[in-house]
Order: sequence, then structure tokens, then C-alpha cells
Amino acid sequence: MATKTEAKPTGAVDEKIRGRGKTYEGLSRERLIEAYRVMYTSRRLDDREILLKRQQKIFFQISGAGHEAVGLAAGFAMKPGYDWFYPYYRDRALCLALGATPLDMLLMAVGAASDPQSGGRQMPSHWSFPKLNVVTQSSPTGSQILQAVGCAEAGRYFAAHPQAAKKNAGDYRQFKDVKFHGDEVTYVSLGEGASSEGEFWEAMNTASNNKLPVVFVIEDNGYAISVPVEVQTAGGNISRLVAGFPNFHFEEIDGTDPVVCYAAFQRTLAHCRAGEGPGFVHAHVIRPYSHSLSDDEKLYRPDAERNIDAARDPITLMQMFLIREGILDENGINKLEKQVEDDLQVAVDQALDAAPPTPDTISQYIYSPDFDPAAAALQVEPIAIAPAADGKKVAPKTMADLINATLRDEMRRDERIVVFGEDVADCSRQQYLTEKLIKGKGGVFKLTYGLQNDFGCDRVFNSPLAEANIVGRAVGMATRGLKPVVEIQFFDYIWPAMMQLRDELPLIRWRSNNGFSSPCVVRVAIGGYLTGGAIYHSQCGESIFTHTPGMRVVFPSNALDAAGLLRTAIRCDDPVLFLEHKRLYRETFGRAPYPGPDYTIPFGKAKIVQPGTDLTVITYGAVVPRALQAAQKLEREQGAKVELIDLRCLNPFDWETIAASVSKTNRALVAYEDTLSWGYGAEIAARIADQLFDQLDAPVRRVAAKDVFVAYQPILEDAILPQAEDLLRAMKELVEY
Ligand SMILES: Cc1ncc(C[n+]2csc(CCOP(=O)(O)OP(=O)(O)O)c2C)c(N)n1
Repeated sequence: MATKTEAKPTGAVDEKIRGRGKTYEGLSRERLIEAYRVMYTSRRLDDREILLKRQQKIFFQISGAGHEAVGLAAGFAMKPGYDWFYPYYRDRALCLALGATPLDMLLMAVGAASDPQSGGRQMPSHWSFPKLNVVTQSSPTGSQILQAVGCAEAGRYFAAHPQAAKKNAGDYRQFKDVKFHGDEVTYVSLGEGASSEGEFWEAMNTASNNKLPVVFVIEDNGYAISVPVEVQTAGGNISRLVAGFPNFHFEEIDGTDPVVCYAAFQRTLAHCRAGEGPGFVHAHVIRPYSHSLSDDEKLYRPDAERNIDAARDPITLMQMFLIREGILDENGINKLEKQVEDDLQVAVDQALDAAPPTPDTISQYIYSPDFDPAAAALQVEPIAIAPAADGKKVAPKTMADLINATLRDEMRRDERIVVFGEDVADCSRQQYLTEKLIKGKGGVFKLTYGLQNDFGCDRVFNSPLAEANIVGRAVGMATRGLKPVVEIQFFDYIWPAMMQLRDELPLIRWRSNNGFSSPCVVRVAIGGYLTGGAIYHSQCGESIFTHTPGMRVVFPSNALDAAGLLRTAIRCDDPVLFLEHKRLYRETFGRAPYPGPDYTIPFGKAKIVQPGTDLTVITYGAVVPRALQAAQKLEREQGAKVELIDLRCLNPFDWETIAASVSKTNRALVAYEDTLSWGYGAEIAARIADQLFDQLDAPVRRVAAKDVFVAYQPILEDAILPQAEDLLRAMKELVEY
């Protein structure tokens, strides 16, 4: 235990007084007693929970044992409610030091309705304390790291754009309080095991490159469940591997010594607060208990090794330090510990008496309770377009044009919007633009063209080629109140971001019981019919996301719908996956004049493309023009009239319109571009069969892609994707049934 003296009393001073004034890396003796109280409380809370689990009064336990000193030190060095925190599950002592109480934690363990972290939705130790700026944590071990980077970026953005923090009635800003401080720092911690994950490296890269005020804390206890560090980390030491990242302040320390840790945090925070860049604190700690109560470490760690760890137990070391320094004697320690035990007993009793959540609350906060994106008020008429000066009609615009125009108008209206992704900027080397040496790119499909030029490179910028980086940072930014509108270049490459898209973005609100939310928009170019797009530029797969509660999914088929739905997506308070069909970007079908800067369309309202009486066809995206072509041919050839429904929005979707139509036509065909089996239309078909069975005069049919990926050679592509002839054939079969 470090004993460096900072105050230097003169020799004449009485020994007792000298002792009283002595500080330890800035920690007074009183503060060190408080430090021990927090560390001891943390350990005993783990022990109480372990007992409660054995008594089957709680359902899960994971301990912070052995990590108390480093957590305590970070909590003492940083400012709750001012700095931001993305803590690992072993950060019990950190949270206690920041101001969370043992009762808070026990309410998590019993899964009480009043559990402040999640209202009984998450396992204990998945910390979330909105007032302290401790942001809701999840179980995937590395998914917090990129979010912390986004959080730090948001703080920097608001400091540069303070006006953007203002509230605004009528959109998500009304419900999102923004707070920021120019010198705030974001804390994120992880185990050495989680440092093997790609998202860790993506986060280090961006924090370093952008000189972000993030402190990365590696709590290295040498094991990830049963896998030792030398298997995780090349050479066995993460500090050696990251040493080449520029702009960092690095510390590698004994994480069992709170004084050493506190000093390391002070140096690191000074670097971060001064805007010099991120910090990296590699703390060597111990894991005196098994990984969790489901693990028995004796199966893979011999006693000799465990005994070496035990000799470094931070609780014992701290007791010895307090006695050695004359800060507390044995009696004082006993008194403090007794007080902790008594207080814990009160908290345990209270937690065991706490009411559990009621089952009728399970659907609360999947989506925003404040802003309904399906509200009728969002149905707005397009503005009337005056003819051009020469009296000619203004040429209608493509879907690509209107998406670009909508982004531009929304960015003008809302300074919280930032746009980033791969290649979305006009030009990362801003001086080329400024000197007008180049025209600028603005996306591989040019959907974001000109936005950097208009709004600057802190609002429109390129990301690294790393999809998790894009979505993870967006989640962190949106949590703070920014509105990231990010782009995934091709749906086929969305998968590296899947952890963020499935386990994080749509879950932030629900899992924190409305403590946090991250309403951002993820625009994705999707779909085939490209003549040469092949396997990796043609995929659909929307059902994977409509299968994810908390995620709104939109899929427009024409320019006007794209403009209206994108605006609703940006203004709404939920995460939205906005799917843009590449083949429709510049299609002649569905062009329209710009409908104006306030044109919105409510989510979950289908469009009847053409009314009919003989068959209902339910579809969306690029199948809409193909189905229309087939329906027109059917009418010409057989006189049968198809009612063609374009869903436009897949979650929520418009069941009322489907039900009314099928009840009228008594026949239903569901058509979609994705592969047939388990595709989005399978759910629609099942619901029709289930709820409209009595209305049906024919089986519910589906037309979709063959169950194979899209091939390169156009003859194969045509055979794989649903064509107008396939639709016509199915329509004929159904009307003749
Ligand atoms: C992405 C992911 N993979 C696997 C798991 C299961 N898991 C939970 S904790 C853990 C080990 C984590 O080790 P480390 O990061 O070193 O932290 P420690 O538990 O040692 O503190 C594993 C594999 C998980 N939660 N998330």
C-alpha cells in the first residue's frame, strides 16, 4: 500500500498532529476511512447476496470481490452526475463510491419493482443510475465500450453547440433532457477477457483518433471465467498491445491498492479533462471468488495459485494499511465493520419486503411513452408545388433526391442531428472542399451529398470501415440526446453491428425501465434486382429486425413515402431502422415533387396503391411496382381487380387495413423480396390465416425469393427473386381458386 506523504510538516510539529494532516496522494485520513467503509460494504454485500442466492431468495449473483480498490478509487476521483459511467458488472464498489446504496443493489438482486436499474428486468450488477450518469449496462461483455465513445463525443458536441441542447416541442427533444460539461470525462471498464472483442479495438481506435475524453479501465483479474489471460491476449499483457495508440495517457497499476489507483486516476483524468486525449488504466486485480455462483474455479485453478491471489486481497491489505498508518486501530475497524453489517441487515430486510413488478407491466417502455409515431397528427399534406417561372411543371424528384432533401431540411431544423457512416461525407480532407478543388462524394449512392458542405464536418463525417463502430457510437450519442442519423452502406454488411442492433439499441429504454433511451435512425441500403449485385450487395433480411422488440422498421417504396417516413423517423423518440431499396433510389416509378420541410407520414399506416375487389395483395419495397404491373395485367387479361397494399412500415404494421381488405376480397397474397421461408410475409400470412380464417375463400399464398442467396449472373438473379410473372401466376391461381 502506497504511503507517499504530500503534506510536509516541519520537525517541530507534534507527531499526532503530523499524522492528522498527512494525506495519501491527496486522500485525507478521513477519506481513507470512508474508502474502507465503501470497499468493505461492497465485499459484504457480495457475501450477503451469495447467502441469499443459496437460500433461493435471489436468482443470480456475480461479485465485485477483488475489484474493490480500483472501483473505489475511480469513484472517488470522478464526479457522479457530471462525468459519465459505463461500468462493468464487477464495479460494485465504484457504484457505491458514486452514491448508489446497498438497498439499490439488493432491490436489483430480488428483482423488485423499485429496482432502480431496471424494475426487475435485468440481472443484478447491470448498473443503471440515471441521476449519477451511470448508463444502463447489459450482459454482452464488450458492447458498452463503443457507446462510451459516442457518449464522450456527444459531450464534446454539445460543448461546441450549446444551442443544440435546447428543448423543442413537437419532437423527441421535448422529452430528452441534455446536460453536459466542457471538461467531463466518460469512464468505461471491462475485464481483460472482453478486451479480446473487436468492439474494444474499434473503440480504442476512435477514442485515440478523435482525442476523446474517455478513460478505459481494464480490470485484469487474469481470468475470463476459466480462460486465462495468456489465451486472451497475445503476450499476456494488454498494456503492451495498446501502447502504440496515439494521444493516450497510459497507466499500468496494482489495482488492489486504492491509493495507487487514486493517484493513477488523478493523472489520467487531468490528461482527459485538459482535452489531451483518452486514458487507459490497466489495473491488476484478483478474483477471490469464482466467476459467478454458477462457476467453481477449483475445477481449473489449483490451490497454490488461489493462495497467491488471496495474499493480495484488497480488503485485508486495506485493513493492514489503516492500522499500520495509525488511521484506525483494530477497535476502530471492528466498529466500522459492525456498523456496515447492521446497515446491511436493514437493507436486506427492506429488499426482501419489496414488492415485485406485476406482469401487466412487461410491455411498458418497449417504445417511448411520450411520442407516438403512429399518431394521426403526423398525417400531413404535401405542399402545393408552384410551376416553374416558364410555366412548365416542376420535374418530380427521385427517392434519392427526396431523402437527401429531407436530411438537409431536418438538419437545418434540428442542430442535434449528426450524420456519419462509411463514405457519407463529401470529403474528409475538408481543405479540398474549402478550396473548391473537388465536388465531394456524399455516400456511395450520394444520398448525403452536400450535407457536409452545408453543415460542417462536425455534423457530417466519415466513420472508419467498422459497422459496430457506427451503431455503437450512435447509441452512446443518442443516449445523451443527440440524434445520430447513421448509414450502413449495404444491408449485406450490417452483421458486424448486430450486437449493437439486437442487444443494445432497441433495448436501452426497456431494460432501464425508461431510465435511458437512444432514439437514433439507422439508414440502410437494401435489396436486389440490381443485375450483377450478387450475393453480397442484394440481400434483404428485414424480418430479423421486425423480430426485435423495440426497433421500428420502415421500408418505403417511393420518393414521397421515403421523405415523409424519414422525417417521422428523425423526429420520433424510438430507434428506427430505415430501409432504402437501392433499386428504387433512382427509379422512374414513384417520383414526386418535394413535399415540403414539414411533411410527415405516421408509422404503421399502409397505402392502398390501387383499390380492388377480388384479391388483396400485401407487399412493400421493390415488389410494389412489380405487383402493380402484374395486377394491371391481370385486370387486362381477366378483368379481376386486385387491391394492392403497400405496407410502407413493417413495425408497427397496419393490420386494420389488411383485415378490412381481406374481409372484402376474401383472398390474400403476401409478396416479399426476402427468401420465402421464415420471411416477413410469413408472419402476415399466419395472422391472416389465424384471425381472418372465416373470411377466406382461398388459401393464403406467398410469393417471395427462392430460399437461396442472390446470384451474380442476371439469369440466375431473375430466377431467384420474385418477378412480375411469378406474382401474376399466383394472382391468377388465387382468383380462380
Ligand atoms: C459477448 C459475450 N460473450 C460471452 C459472454 C459470457 N461471459 C460472461 S462474463 C465472461 C467472462 C468475462 O471475462 P472478463 O472480461 O475477463 O471479466 P471478469 O469476469 O474476469 O471480470 C463471459 C465469457 C458474455 N456475457 N458476452
